[in-house]
Amino acid sequence: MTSDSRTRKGKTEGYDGLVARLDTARGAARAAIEQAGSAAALEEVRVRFLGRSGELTQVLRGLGQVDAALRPELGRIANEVRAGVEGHLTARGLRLDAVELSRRLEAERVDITLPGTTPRRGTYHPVSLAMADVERVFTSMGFEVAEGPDIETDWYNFQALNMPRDHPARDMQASFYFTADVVLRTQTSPVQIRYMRANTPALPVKIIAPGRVYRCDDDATHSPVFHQVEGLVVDRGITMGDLKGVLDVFARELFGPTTRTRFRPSYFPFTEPSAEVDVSCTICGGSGCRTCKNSGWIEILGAGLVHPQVLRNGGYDPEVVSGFAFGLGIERVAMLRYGIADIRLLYGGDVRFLRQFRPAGEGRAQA
Ligand code: FA5
Repeated sequence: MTSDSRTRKGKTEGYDGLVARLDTARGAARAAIEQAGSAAALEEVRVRFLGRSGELTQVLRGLGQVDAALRPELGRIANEVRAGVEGHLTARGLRLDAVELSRRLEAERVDITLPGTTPRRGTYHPVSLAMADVERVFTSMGFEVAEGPDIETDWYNFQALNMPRDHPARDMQASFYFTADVVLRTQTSPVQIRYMRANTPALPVKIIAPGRVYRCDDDATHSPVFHQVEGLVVDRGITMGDLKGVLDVFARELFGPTTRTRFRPSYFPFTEPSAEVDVSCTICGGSGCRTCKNSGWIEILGAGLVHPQVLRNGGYDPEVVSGFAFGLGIERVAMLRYGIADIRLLYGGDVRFLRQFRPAGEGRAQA
């Protein structure tokens, strides 16, 4: 055997050998792919055959020793084998994904027929209920709802309402001041001034102004934060009779058709004349009980005819128009309606207390 024929034979055997190895690798890859039971196992198979030192890659490296004339054919076969293995890997991967998906669907199955966790339904706060009732009664009488800021200037909260800085009536409303000129409003009465100034000379003025107010108070019937509803009517020829008529309707609508009202002379710097208004006791009907301290009456609001200077401060001429105003404490209304003895219960945040209250029509329980 010549050295030349040895070389040729070697190359020829190299070709056949490589084809055989490719064939074996193809078969082995196919079997390994079919056996791989997970994505991780499949990846191992890919590395084993197609990785940098994988079996197919090794075969392709041997290509250089093969006769140049045979290389293209061998290359074609090698690429075909490689593409075949890749195709198998992809197909098996998809099947494994599908198996994995159905396994997870089974394992993480949600039984939609099980009863869900019902979110607990809250209830309206008794102050919100009382506020809504009061607003309903007045808006049904044609009152508009107006609003003003909680943080007020001293001028709107006091001075424009006839309470200059040194006025003794300020002592009745212990106040939270930010500065000498800025205060947490102690009453909803400043909305009277704001509304009149924004709307003058329009007539009639017929508003209620509900809102939060603040005073340095804290006992069984006084809270540092509480709510009032202001009422203001301004027009030509408004009298005390109009005030009485409106408040009579209001009291009967809110506390029941047999409710009576009583006006007692009083004093507010911004009304003249002024009155405290009582309603016949909602608990005993007027015969006397603990709630009304045996008087048969319960005070619910302050009221009066708007002072001429207040009308002027609001931009209206007291020679031409007159008006009435009132201010109602909402916590007081809620306590009367629901028989709540201590105002602090309203702000304790105790859900056992709060969940007793339902709006009218939803079965209201007594506190
Ligand atoms: C006033 O605030 C006047 N602005 C009412 C007014 C308006 C009179 C318009 C005339 C014309 P008074 O300080 O009395 O008035 O408060 C009115 C109501 O607020 C009281 O009847 C009471 O029900 C309620 N109130 C007062 N202070 C507190 C408090 N600290 N906690 C809960 N309610 C209170």
